[in-house]
This record gives sequence, C-alpha cells and structure tokens, in this order.
Amino acid sequence: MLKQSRAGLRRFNGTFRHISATRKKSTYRRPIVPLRFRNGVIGALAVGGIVTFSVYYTYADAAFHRFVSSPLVRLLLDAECAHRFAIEALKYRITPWEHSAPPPNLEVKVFNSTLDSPVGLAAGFDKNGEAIDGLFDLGFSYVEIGSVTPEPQPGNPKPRVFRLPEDRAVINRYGFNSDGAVKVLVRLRQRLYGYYRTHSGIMPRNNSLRSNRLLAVNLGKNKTSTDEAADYVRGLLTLGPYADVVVINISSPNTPGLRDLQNESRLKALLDQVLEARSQLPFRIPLCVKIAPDLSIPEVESIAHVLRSAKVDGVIVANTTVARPATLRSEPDLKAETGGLSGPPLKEKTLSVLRVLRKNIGNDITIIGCGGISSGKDAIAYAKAGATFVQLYTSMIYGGAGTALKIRDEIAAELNGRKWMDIIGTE
Ligand SMILES: Cc1cc2nc3c(=O)[nH]c(=O)nc-3n(C[C@H](O)[C@H](O)[C@H](O)COP(=O)(O)O)c2cc1C
Ligand SMILES: *[C@@H]1O[C@H](CO)[C@@H](O)[C@H](O)[C@H]1NC(C)=O
Ligand SMILES: *[C@@H]1O[C@H](CO)[C@@H](O)[C@H](O)[C@H]1NC(C)=O
Ligand SMILES: *[C@@H]1O[C@H](CO)[C@@H](O)[C@H](O)[C@H]1NC(C)=O
Ligand SMILES: *[C@@H]1O[C@H](CO)[C@@H](O)[C@H](O)[C@H]1NC(C)=O
Ligand SMILES: *[C@@H]1O[C@H](CO)[C@@H](O)[C@H](O)[C@H]1NC(C)=O
Ligand SMILES: CC(=O)N[C@H]1CO[C@H](CO)[C@@H](O)[C@@H]1O
Repeated sequence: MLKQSRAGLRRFNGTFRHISATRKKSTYRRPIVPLRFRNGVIGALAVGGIVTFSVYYTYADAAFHRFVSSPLVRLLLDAECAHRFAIEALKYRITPWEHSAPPPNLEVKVFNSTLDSPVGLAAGFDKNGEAIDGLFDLGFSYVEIGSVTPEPQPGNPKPRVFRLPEDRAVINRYGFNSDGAVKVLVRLRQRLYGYYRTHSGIMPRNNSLRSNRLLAVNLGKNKTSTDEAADYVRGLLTLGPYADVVVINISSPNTPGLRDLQNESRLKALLDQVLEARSQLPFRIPLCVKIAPDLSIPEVESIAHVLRSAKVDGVIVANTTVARPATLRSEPDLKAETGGLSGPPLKEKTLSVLRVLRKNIGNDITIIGCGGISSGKDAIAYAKAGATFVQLYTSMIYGGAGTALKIRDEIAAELNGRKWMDIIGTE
C-alpha cells in the first residue's frame, strides 16, 4: 500500500523523487572516519562554547544580560511574571554576579558603618526576603526588602504592574502584597543559621552577612489595620533584630489612610511610638522614614521639622508618584492606569523634594536618594543635592542583572578619582 502510494507520489512530483535520490546518494558516499572526526570537532567546539558562555554568563555586567536576557524576559513575560521569574532566578542563584570589588573611592560612611559603594536596591523588588544573597551578588551594597506587613495580605487584583517602555518607567498598584512578618522572619533566620553552619558558629557583625554591606527591612501596615503605629511597632520588634536598618513608610497612594500620615502631629505621634519600641531592642538600629515625592514645599518643610525633632536616622526620598508628568510619551490608556509611577520621569520631582528637605533637615540626618536613577550621572546629581547614597529599582527592570555594576562603574568614571563622600551636598 505504502509503496504504491509513494510510487504514485513520485509519478505525481518529479522534483520530490529527484531530491530524495540525491540525498540518498550523498549519504552513502560519506566516509565513516572523517564523519566521526567532524562530529568530534563539532562536539569539542560545542563543549568549549558552552564552557566559555557559562563563564561569560556569570559576569553580571556582561552585555548578554543587558541586551539579550533582559529584553527577552520583557518580551516573553508580563511585568509581574517577569518580576516573579527574576526573584526565582535570584533565589536559586542561577543569576550572574560581580567579579570585582568596587574602587575604594566609592566607599560610603553611613549609620556608623561603611558601604563599599553608593548603589543600593530600593524596596518592593524583594518584598518577602527571598533573594537577598542573589541581590548582594549583583553588586548592590545595600538591599532593602519589603514592604513587609504584619499579617500576610494578597495585595490588589492582577494586573497591577505595567511597563511604560517609551518612558522606561513603570506604574504599579501591587497594594502591598506580602507574605507577612512571620514568614519573612523565618527566611531571615534560616539565612542566618546557614551562615552559622558554614562559618563554624562565628557571630556575624551585621545582618547583611557581607563586608561593608547593609540589609534593610521596609515595614508596611496591613490594609485593614486601623492603627498604623501598632503595625510598624510589631514589624520592628519582629524583624528589627534581623535587619541593619529599618524603614517605615509614611506614603502610599494604594493603602488607604497612609498619606494622611504626612501630617505633623500624627506623624510625630507615630514616630514617637516607633522610636520608643526601638529602645526595647538589644541594639540601636537605625530608623529611616520613606516619603512620597508628591509633597508641596510647605509639606516638606513641616515633615523636615518633625523628623528632626523625632531624631530619626535617615529619610528615603522618595517613593513612587501618583502624578503623571506631562513629559510621558506612553499611550494615554497606559498612563491612565492607577498606581505609583517610577523611573526617569520621577527624577526631577524627587530631586527638588530632596533639595528642600536637605535645606530644612540639618546635617545630622542621612538622606537616601531614590527615584529614576539609571546612570552614574543621575546618582551623582542626587549626591550633589545631598543624598549620602542612592537606591534604584525601575532601571533594573529595563537594564537587567548588570544595572548595579553599570551604575557603579559610571559613578567611578564620573568621579575620576575623587571620593564619593567629598561630593555629597556640594551643589
Ligand atoms: C513594582 C514596584 C513595587 C514597589 N513596591 C514598594 C514597596 O513595597 N515599598 C516601598 O517602600 N516602595 C516600593 N516601591 C517604590 C520603590 O522602592 C522606589 O521608591 C520607586 O520605585 C522609585 O525608584 P525607581 O525610580 O528607581 O524605581 C515599588 C516600586 C515598584 C516599581
Ligand atoms: C553612631 O554612633 C554614635 C556614637 O555611639 C551614636 O550616638 C549614634 O546614634 C550612632 N548612629 C547610628 C545611626 O546608629
Ligand atoms: C558585616 O558582618 C560581616 C560578618 O561578620 C563582616 O564581615 C562585615 O565586615 C560586616 N559589615 C559591616 C558593614 O559592618
Ligand atoms: C510603604 O511605602 C511604599 C512607598 O512609600 C508604599 O508603596 C507602600 O504601600 C507602603 N507599604 C505599606 C505597607 O504601608
Ligand atoms: C509609595 O510606593 C508604593 C509602592 O509603589 C505605592 O503603592 C505608593 O502609592 C507610593 N506612595 C505614594 C506615591 O505616595
Ligand atoms: C493634621 O492632623 C490633625 C489631626 O488629625 C489636624 O487637626 C490638622 O488639621 C492636620 N494638619 C494638616 C496640615 O493637614
Ligand atoms: C494587625 C492587623 O491589622 N492585621 C490585619 C492585616 O491584614 C489582614 C488581611 O488584610 C487582616 O486580616 C489583619 O487583621
């Protein structure tokens, strides 16, 4: 039957017969030894290629990560899946790492500690403390996990994160999805036990478990909570012992009521309660406050006044913005999504809030710059405006795994031998 139909096909299509005949002929003629030899060469080249590529892959600043893997992830996955994928990859350490230490002129003295570079990761990327070591490996000198809420909560319905590629920006309304403080506590303790096991019971001097690096925990409040101070106190007492810095949030458009905290008397009462709780911890842990960029000059002045009198250790300027700058180039539908906007369109606004704050808050309180930083020049602009070091998030969404190192190298090039500490507040 089959033979018959094949013959029919041959009769029907002369070209087919011709091709199959040539193919058969050439295969028969190929001598067996050169074929093996050829396969051996191909095999050796393939193994060599895989080994070379594997080594190349481990370099976080390799062009591959910036121009191939990161765009590919953005092409294939929506914003939240890409985020989840990145966390999983960092958790299982299949991500690249830094192969050289930063130059000594990038050192930052802050919170009675030293950071080996001024480039940190902002809150919201590793919300549940799953990928801390992978993130330090990427070259961040400071990693802020969270926001962690006291109880687990799911956040807003999906979709809740949107990329605005034309603006290299992001809009998110995650709404503080969190595993909750207890689960994060378990992860932080497991990480610490891992350190004890591999370092024969040596007590680490800090919770980053790295030389000249700091681990911060950003605390949030539950959506349904009626007492934000109680939520922050609970977070501080639970997670504070496992952090080098604690950050509390006094701005959020997605958590009802949080923006109201940016009011002098309520803010003072909140900070007093949190600082009182801090005194119960065995170590004095630096406490920072994170503010929104959507503040008028009088509001910033009043916040500066409260933070100064409460004696917080630092201020992170700033969170995402609820505003939509006129310069946005993305489609109207996309721009209109509810949520906080992050990335370069935020930078000028944040810088101007930072300048007003710096002028009003005195020199004892550290300012950490955050918002739209995607180059060494941006980081230096923040330092000149008064930031002791900087954090980023959105530029890593577009720049991939090598972003921290790229910015670190660009800062070193811009500084041209000067010390980072010498340019702070010089504008
Ligand atoms: C997807 C996403 C989630 C975020 N989640 C949090 C959060 O949980 N807590 C927080 O304090 N800030 C959060 N942020 C704000 C960032 O920490 C940062 O302040 C802001 O994005 C500005 O920096 P950037 O322009 O470098 O991203 C989030 C930002 C993004 C883009
Ligand atoms: C740094 O140390 C000094 C002196 O011990 C102390 O007064 C100050 O509060 C510390 N600062 C921080 C941020 O811990
Ligand atoms: C943090 O602790 C580790 C482990 O003890 C230590 O090597 C490192 O120098 C410490 N880093 C800072 C910034 O204190
Ligand atoms: C923490 O602050 C960030 C930014 O200010 C905000 O997005 C987030 O909702 C806050 N989280 C909580 C739980 O308050
Ligand atoms: C602070 O950041 C969080 C996370 O992006 C966001 O939900 C919140 O709206 C921001 N708060 C502002 C812009 O006041
Ligand atoms: C701040 O809050 C207090 C108490 O809720 C209120 O009386 C006061 O008017 C508020 N101030 C501003 C500037 O909103
Ligand atoms: C302390 C507190 O307010 N906890 C709340 C946190 O959020 C969950 C879920 O939204 C609530 O069930 C808790 O009561």
